[in-house]
Amino acid sequence: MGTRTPLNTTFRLQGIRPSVRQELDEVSYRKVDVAMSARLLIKVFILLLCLVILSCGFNSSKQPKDVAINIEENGLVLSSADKANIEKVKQVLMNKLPYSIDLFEEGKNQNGHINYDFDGDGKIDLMEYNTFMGKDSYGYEVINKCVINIGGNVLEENYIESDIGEGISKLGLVDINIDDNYTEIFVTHGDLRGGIAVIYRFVDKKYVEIARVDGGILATSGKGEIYYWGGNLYEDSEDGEFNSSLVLSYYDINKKEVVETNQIVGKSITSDREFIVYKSQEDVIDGAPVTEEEKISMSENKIVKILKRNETFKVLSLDDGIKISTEDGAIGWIGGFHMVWD
Ligand SMILES: [Ca+2]
Ligand SMILES: [Ca+2]
Repeated sequence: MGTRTPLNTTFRLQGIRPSVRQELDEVSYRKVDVAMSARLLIKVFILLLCLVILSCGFNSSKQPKDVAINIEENGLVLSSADKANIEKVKQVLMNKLPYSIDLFEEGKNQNGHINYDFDGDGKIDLMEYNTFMGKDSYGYEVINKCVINIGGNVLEENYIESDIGEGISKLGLVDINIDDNYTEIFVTHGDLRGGIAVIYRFVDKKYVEIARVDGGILATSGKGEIYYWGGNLYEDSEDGEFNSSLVLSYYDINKKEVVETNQIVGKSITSDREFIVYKSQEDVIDGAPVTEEEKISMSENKIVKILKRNETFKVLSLDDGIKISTEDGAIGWIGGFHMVWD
């Protein structure tokens, strides 16, 4: 045993020397590899440490921000989404337009909330709402009840059926008078174009009905006038800008009645659409919806001219229909723009 080991050792050293060298080289390479891996590990560790420190930094800067957003107003904790929506509502109301929520969704009761200062006490209120489906008198499934709750004060609004169905269709906010601190709440019954809008003011924790207008709310003057669908020469889209120079009638909140105005008479108006100028007032097609092309084909020999988009015209009189003159001197009658029943 005593001699075997040195012999073997010699044999190995002499006979297999190159491969030992190779092994040794490989070992040293492995050592290098290990050293490189260790350095890499340290780098990764440092990187991770940096990330942890950075994320802690972000968290610590984010934490107070969230707390700041969730401030209590009127005992409410407002989320950042609630805060953003308050700003959105404010923007819409500042433009004298209604902020509205479409309530109808096939076979589905709705629930949600709107935060705003309804009673003008300077504190944000929470209005929760729930809708309930039911059948209208035609057997259609519609929203036939909307329940509103502001701080435990409940308003149950039942569907008022009119010519054009669709149940309760919208819930929203409108600022009728910018000089008071109230922001009114409205519920639209039926279609925007032919339904009824009921407007409430939240005063001393009670809902006071202040107006009921035929046709959905399009805009306000901010001074007590409510502009509604059907009260204008023709309507602009619900989302677009409202053109108060086309108003023929409005609801006056102070007089509590519809007021007709001839403010449009004598004004030069640039048309935003194409329409027919008829030879006589009796020829004007109104009533059930038809396209302008259909009207043209139905109005043979009754047309003075087709007024094109961006052409200007002047309203001469409202006494007997809407009598106008065009830039090229043609005189005739217009109307039937509401695509509904007037
Ligand atoms: Ca309030
Ligand atoms: Ca107001």
